[in-house]
Amino acid sequence: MQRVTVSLDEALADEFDGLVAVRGYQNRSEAVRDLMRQAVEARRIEEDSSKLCVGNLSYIYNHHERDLAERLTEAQHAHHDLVVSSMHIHLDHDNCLESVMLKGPTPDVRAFADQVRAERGVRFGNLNLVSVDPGHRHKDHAPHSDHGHSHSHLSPKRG
Ligand code: NI
Repeated sequence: MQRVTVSLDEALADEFDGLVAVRGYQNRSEAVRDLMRQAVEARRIEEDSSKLCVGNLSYIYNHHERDLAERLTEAQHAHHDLVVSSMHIHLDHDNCLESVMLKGPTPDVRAFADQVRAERGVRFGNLNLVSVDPGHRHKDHAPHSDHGHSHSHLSPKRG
């Protein structure tokens, strides 16, 4: 058995105690264990699923945070093969919402999202993935064959 100590600000601790009460947990520890099990299980299921995906990563950050905006831009350029497009919204004087559309191998997309979410100052990072079937090819896209690379379209998995 391991003991883990977590530092929380007052507001989050109060909110969490409210959640513990509403869900009927005996104590904070049981609630945290349950959330951890859910996160581990969700991760396992996702890794077992499709090898290709399209996805959206959205997060909020403070653009005054030292070097953060630059680091986030660097990360996107470093993975330009995955980043289809990104949208930047200036929420207020301090906060930005960035929403990044991604496409590629699921482990790569997930690793990119993990990297961004792990940046200090990035908050509310949320990744939404849709598994896609790489086997679906268009026959009526002759012009694409001129590009010198094979061209497959990513379609959502059925079911
Ligand atoms: Ni902004």
